[in-house]
Amino acid sequence: MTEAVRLGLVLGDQLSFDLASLRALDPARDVLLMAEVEGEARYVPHHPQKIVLIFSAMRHFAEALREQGWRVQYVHLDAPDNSGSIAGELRRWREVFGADEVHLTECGEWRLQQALRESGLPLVWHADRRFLCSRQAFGRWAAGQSQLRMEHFYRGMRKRSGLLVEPDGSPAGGAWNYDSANRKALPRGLRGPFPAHFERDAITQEVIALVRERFRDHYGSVEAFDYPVTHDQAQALWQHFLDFGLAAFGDFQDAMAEGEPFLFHARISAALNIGLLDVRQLCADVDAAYRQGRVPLNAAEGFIRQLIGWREYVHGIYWLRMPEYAQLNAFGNQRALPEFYWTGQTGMRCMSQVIGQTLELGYAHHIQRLMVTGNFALLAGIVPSAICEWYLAVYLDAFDWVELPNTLGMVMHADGGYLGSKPYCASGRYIQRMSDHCGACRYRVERAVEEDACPFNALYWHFLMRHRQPLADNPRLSMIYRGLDAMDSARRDALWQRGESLLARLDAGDAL
Ligand code: FAD
Ligand code: DLZ
Ligand code: SF4
Repeated sequence: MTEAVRLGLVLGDQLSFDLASLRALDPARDVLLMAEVEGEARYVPHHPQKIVLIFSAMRHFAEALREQGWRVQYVHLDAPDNSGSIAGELRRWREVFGADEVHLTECGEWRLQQALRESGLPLVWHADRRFLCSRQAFGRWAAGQSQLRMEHFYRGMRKRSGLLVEPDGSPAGGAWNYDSANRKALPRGLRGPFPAHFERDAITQEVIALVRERFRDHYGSVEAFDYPVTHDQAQALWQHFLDFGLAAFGDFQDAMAEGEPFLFHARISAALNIGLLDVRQLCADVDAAYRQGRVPLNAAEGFIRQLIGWREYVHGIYWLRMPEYAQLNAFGNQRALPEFYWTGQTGMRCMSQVIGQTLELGYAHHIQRLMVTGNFALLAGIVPSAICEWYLAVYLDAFDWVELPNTLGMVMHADGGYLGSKPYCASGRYIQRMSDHCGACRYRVERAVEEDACPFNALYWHFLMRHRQPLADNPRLSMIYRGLDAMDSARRDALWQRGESLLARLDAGDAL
């Protein structure tokens, strides 16, 4: 007697050949389902390039699976009976094939995982092995900590993985973290390497036409789409970074410059998050590049810290704390997201640069997200869910598991310090030190209270005064509060008034 067919689901961010659910199934017996659905394309107004990336990469992956002998049922967005949801497509195709089991790998987002759990389908779940630290292992680590800190987690990950660790168990170079050697501003005249470029084949062109037609209402342009959509292209992007970016990544990790969207960053997050790259291989390559003397330690350690430190840490926190984590709002923020986040039209040069680049490319590097758009949202007291939705929509690499802890926790401190020990609040001086934006700005960064003063300055002090409790009790902010208390009271009042006036202008829809 032949065994009943089983249906395997492959989601748009699960494009890995060694996905756990694929391993559990049999190409000779089972069918894989991949579906482009409105529900996933519209649950936030995704950047059109993000939809192009996912659909094109899905179509390429389906072809590659077929070449490996799999039977793939691929549902196009405009297929006549497309139900518009993943659960709906699973129901439909389970019936068509008479499948008695539906196999799938843990979803990246709580939202979808929950919807599928509630679908009534006969689901067989498989753990997502694409992370070094599983959801369960993170839970066990967290249970043994009085307070979660990335640095402790990261050291454990270094020891367990052996990355940049000497045979005697000590860290390469003698220290676990070279963060302080990652903060140089870009010297005048130095530019990032020429970015890797990817030709659009017929599949990508067809998807671009579809997205142009169907997602006109989403913010962001589709024109500049230039991302890897296959494993080979993703590998080429990675090799390009190893050859031309990594050596300087350490020094200029925090730098920003006009007309330099990528600098020495890898641009791999989107490919990695959808399964076109494997984190273990990336880390092994960086470790080897350091040991072979091709890149300095501050570059190799800085890069590996992002991958096995921050990336795995935020993934663990997300699955430990969802769904209630998404509701947190420790400062009680109530301000709506200013419209200029969707258009880039503001007089603040740093903001218009980062938002403009984001709308054009669906990309901004970490410091742009943290210290420009994120910092402004923190200082202005934007409702966390509104700024989280923005980050989830506009970046090609954005999925809730990684976006939410970064935005709600790291940027907005809305979890009260669960993820990070202090808010990354900063005045315009920080942006001036790390970029060349201020020279071209209508505002004067050295001023704080005048009409033409940089808005970040007064908003920074207003934020600290507004949230004196609980922030003044934070030892990492005590020096700043001492500075505030030592200030002339007329100056403090003027900063408060200027902050009030800027916030009132934002509330009135002024784009500053
Ligand atoms: P590089 O600077 O070259 O870094 C290498 C890799 O390290 C990245 O590709 C990424 O996989 C990993 N990494 C670095 N920092 C982080 C971090 N804080 N959390 C997780 N992984 C990290 N990253 C996403 O992948 N998706 C998101 O939705 C996302 N949202 C963010 C929102 C905010 C508010 C902030 C401050 C950061 C966010 N990040 C997010 C982290 C980081 O900004 C991006 O991973 C990075 O900019 C991607 O560009 P890159 O590949 O050139 O990274
Ligand atoms: C992001 C995305 C988009 C835009 N479209 C689809 C889709 O049509 N089909 C699909 O399987 N996945 C898509 N994705 C990725 C999913 O949103 C992602 O798998 C979940 O958010 C993770 O839980
Ligand atoms: Fe940004 Fe202020 Fe500098 Fe203008 S002056 S670019 S607003 S930090």
